Amino acid sequence: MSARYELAKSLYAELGIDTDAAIEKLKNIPISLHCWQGDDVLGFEGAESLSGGIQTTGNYPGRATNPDELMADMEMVMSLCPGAKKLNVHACYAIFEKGEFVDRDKLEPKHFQKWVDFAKERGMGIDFNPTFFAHPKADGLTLSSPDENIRKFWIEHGKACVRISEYMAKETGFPCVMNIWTGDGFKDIPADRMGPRMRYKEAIEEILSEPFDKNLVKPCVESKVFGIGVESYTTGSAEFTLSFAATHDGCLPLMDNGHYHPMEYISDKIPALLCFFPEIALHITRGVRWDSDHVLIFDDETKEMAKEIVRCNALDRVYMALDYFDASINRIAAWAVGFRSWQKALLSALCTPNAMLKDLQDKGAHTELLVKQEAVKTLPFGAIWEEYCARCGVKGDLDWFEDVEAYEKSVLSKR
Ligand code: RNT
Ligand code: ZN
Repeated sequence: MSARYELAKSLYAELGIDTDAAIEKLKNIPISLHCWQGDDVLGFEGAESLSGGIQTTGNYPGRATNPDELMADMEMVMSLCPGAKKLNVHACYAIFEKGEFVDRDKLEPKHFQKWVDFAKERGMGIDFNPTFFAHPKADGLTLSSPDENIRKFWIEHGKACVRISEYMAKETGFPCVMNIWTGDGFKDIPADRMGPRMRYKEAIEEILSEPFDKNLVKPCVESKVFGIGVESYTTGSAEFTLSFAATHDGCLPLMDNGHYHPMEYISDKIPALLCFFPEIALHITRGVRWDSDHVLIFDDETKEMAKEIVRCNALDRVYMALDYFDASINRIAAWAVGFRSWQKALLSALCTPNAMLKDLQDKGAHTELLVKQEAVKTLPFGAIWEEYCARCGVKGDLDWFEDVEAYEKSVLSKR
């Protein structure tokens, strides 16, 4: 233990915080690591561009182009990050035998066997996502399409994904969070807003009519306010998805903090939803001016979100997944900065004297609350964080980038 940690630990102890207990607690809380930061959300089907209103920008060399490369990159990222991990895989990352191909409505658990093996070898669970974009049948509307054949295709895809999710959960021993997000919507003012939403509602109901064990598969619905090319209307708006989850037993609401108006804060929405839902899910990202999916950093709102989860004693009620993609910088570093930032935010929340601050609020001591909240911000948190990294066997903030540089030289630059 460093002298720096010992000193910091005693300062926190004066405020009633046990930093060793915080470190031990955080070590075991899984955070879902999204496979799509490694290849700009392209997947393995040969897609050349994204669709659905989402976008990566940049062309940094070294993008993973096949399963072996992507898994090697994820392995590298995990070696740089403290804490427990879970994999987050999209259906467009199915792995076929040589010469084999099946369309998304026909996907089977065997097409994800390599991911399952990868997770099992490392004692991790997997979260899964049907992919309702970057496909010839995803031209505008998918599950909310007026074309019955299109809708049917995507419903079959969703059902296939329920079966795959259950297989992943059974194999790994961890529940699989299966998130339904579509980019369905309109660029310009629609003539019918309710029709697509009624079709979307029925389509999700059909998907979830596929039998599954609710302890193994945790279906979610993710909302969105707008996307590129769908500026005027999204079928899966916030009210739509939240109402859907609230009225369908076993379905969770998923909030992506990039999917709201810029002055809306997810940190305030987390405790609101926890009053009603036994479990909720998050996509954690950083929007710069729009849903830009910048790499997550240790900024105020990220800290505030983590604080709410901890203060609400909800670490076991919130499924936390990262969702950002930056193709303009080294992708391994991008991945690791985001993962480490969320770990940092959680550790910082666990080292916040929440009981003391709450007490001030309840006593109506608002002046002192403001004073103490400001004081807490400059406690020597860096020393606790560095100790946490050391105990997890990973390098500290100033040292890990050298490993990325070495990997870039020996692996990425050769692709
Ligand atoms: C898009 C949504 C969605 C995707 C992933 C790839 O705006 O956030 O969650 O980012 O499914
Ligand atoms: Zn998301």
